[in-house]
Amino acid sequence: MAGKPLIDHMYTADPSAHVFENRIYIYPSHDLDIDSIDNDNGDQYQMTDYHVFSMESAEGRVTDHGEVLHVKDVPWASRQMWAPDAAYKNGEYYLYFPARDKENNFRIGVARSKSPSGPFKAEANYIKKSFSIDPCSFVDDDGSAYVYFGGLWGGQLEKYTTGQFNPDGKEPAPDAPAVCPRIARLTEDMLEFSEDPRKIVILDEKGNPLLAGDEERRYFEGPWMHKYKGKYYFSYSTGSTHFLVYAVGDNPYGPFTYKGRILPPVIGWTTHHSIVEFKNKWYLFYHDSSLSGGVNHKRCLKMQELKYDGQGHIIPMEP
Ligand code: FUB
Repeated sequence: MAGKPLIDHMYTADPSAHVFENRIYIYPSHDLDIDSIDNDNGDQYQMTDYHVFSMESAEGRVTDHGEVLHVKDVPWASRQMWAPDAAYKNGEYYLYFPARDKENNFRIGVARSKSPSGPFKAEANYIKKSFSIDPCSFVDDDGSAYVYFGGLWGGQLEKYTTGQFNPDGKEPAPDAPAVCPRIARLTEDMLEFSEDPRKIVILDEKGNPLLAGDEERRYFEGPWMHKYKGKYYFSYSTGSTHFLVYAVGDNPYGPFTYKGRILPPVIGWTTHHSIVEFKNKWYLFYHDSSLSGGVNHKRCLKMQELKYDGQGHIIPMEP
């Protein structure tokens, strides 16, 4: 499995993997096979729909469940259906996804299904007070559910440092604290935030917030949350330096203390992942651009086993 694209009949990226009904379900972005010029605003990522995939075993065949949601069926969205995630609660499945609204700002929407393989029906409006990209939904053992989100540059996160949208918002100076990803607890029905989004602070080994200039460790995009032996592992992409890294905390809100790297840069600019336990083994799902020979917006999914050492550190991996 390691090294081979999981799916090669279409381009896919940003895999969010979960175990539902005894199978691994993967909720990725669907990269379009189009020509496009790269820029830092991410205009090359013009995705319009989502497919869901599943696997009965970690080495098994990948089933494509087909298109489960299209931007034309999302009343509030205009374009760019980026990295989604899914959650299960109260007998229903929820797909959380970012897209640009009619004013061209990224928002996060939710769509529902009775089945993990969809199709999903979108709510009429985006989640109130949502902004930016890359939702990661997390349902804790006590049933409380959260969405982590945020991404710099094309994802607009640095434009919300004051809490309001500022079209001229920039990343802070290198010696100032880095831009924080956000978390919001979800309402019992999973359809809205039950609180204003809160900032997530990532600390260095001395207990100081990571600085904006610390590009090899500071948050950029692609958050993921998993729990291992009672600790909360918040992992993410460092974007401009292309690492997958993680930080550990004692509760879903953090703060989280930076611990180390999971994966070095892959082929292609972006790196985005998820981590899931299946049949007593842990797996890293990620993407690279190998299937297209390195085209940034034509990516493919990969997976490989992830291991911890005796202290709970993730053992760094090679793609
Ligand atoms: O797929 C579009 C964007 O690229 C995602 O939202 C980011 O995480 C990056 O993978």
